[in-house]
Amino acid sequence: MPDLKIIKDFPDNFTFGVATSSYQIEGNSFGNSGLSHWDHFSNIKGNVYNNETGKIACAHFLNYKEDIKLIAEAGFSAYRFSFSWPRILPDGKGSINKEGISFYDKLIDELLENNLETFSTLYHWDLPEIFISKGGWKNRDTTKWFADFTDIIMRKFSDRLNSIATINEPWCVSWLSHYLGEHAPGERSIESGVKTMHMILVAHAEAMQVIRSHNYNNAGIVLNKQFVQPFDDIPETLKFTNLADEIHNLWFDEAIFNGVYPSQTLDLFSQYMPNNYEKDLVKISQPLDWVGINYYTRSLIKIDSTETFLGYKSVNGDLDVTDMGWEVFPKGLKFIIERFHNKYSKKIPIYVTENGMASNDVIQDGKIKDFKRIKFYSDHLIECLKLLEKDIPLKGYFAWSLLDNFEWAYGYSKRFGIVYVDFNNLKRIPKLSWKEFRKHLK
Ligand code: IFM
Repeated sequence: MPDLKIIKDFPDNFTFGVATSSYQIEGNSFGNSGLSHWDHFSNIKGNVYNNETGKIACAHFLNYKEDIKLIAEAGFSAYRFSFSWPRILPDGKGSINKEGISFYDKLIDELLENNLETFSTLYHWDLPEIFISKGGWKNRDTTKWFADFTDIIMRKFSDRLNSIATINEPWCVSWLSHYLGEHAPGERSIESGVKTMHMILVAHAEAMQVIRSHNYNNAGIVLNKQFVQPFDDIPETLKFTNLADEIHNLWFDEAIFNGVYPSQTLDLFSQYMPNNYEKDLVKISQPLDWVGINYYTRSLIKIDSTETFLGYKSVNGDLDVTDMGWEVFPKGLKFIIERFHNKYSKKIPIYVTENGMASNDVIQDGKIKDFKRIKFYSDHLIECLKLLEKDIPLKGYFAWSLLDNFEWAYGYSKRFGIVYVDFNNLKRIPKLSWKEFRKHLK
């Protein structure tokens, strides 16, 4: 039977937490929130599985106390959540929604009362809908409005935030959403993809400057990394594997930690890059206090001439897959963190800010026996321990996710939670994985 006994081998000061994000759990129809581009996207038939939306989600807006209790009872010491921009600023800028401020006030106070550290994220994908007509993240002005939003968060909440991340997963915000078109705003354009690959880093930089102007010193960014491997040993495949590694991983690492973009991708992107992008790289590479790494799977890179722009596609190998169809490859977590540490900064603290799996969980005799998830966590925690043994400053691990929730284009069909949510009545039922965390964290 898989278990999480491994938790006892971690040092006492290692942070174990769980993560969620605003649009995925809060329920955007509550509390006078404005709309986000995810409301817009999910209202267009066919964009999201079963045409589901985040209007109700897990109604965490109403049930946050119960949810926080579940985090504390399991013995976690930290909670990673995000602020919804349109909940606070329904028009993206200008007048503040008092109910939005009051919700996060209560949420943060409740976390602190339960001795939970507050790991916040400023942008986990709910861009105010109003900005769509202005070009969204393609428009440099959006980065300024994001800075203004950041300033509000800093003024209202920063004294109670243990940690602040600017952007969650810039690759998803840009490439996945503007080139691959899988997420809001659902664009499928090279020009938009490339532009936003840069603009989202400008947004990060603008927010960092505001954060620093408040003398706040525990801020970072959360990068989603994919372990890429060649599908075969054709020399061209190796070239494409490097390109995929750059687009997925090194584009962000190089810009943030070295102030440059990696060459193979820059050559490919150059005609679409915003004018004078070089000037932005100075502020994009300002120092951070920590970096968060989200890790789920690996990709095999295979030549594909039908992919006329990139020349390759990502395919699976022969490993077990999760309900998302993602291969399970724990060793990739160690590889990417170790490489990041050796390549960029030997000192910067690293957190695994997301790691987890979707499975087709069902209730049997009142129980949800998610053994595969327990094994998934355990196997990835083994890799984390190996990093600690090498003195790599890995400071914490956040399981994705506390609750089954709105899994973006997959709607509610993919369950990542350690707590099951019955979407008919929003009842929360802890899965065996939650119980296993409780057994070993307590
Ligand atoms: O649900 C998402 C989360 O919002 C961002 N990281 C990946 C998770 C699983 O797809």
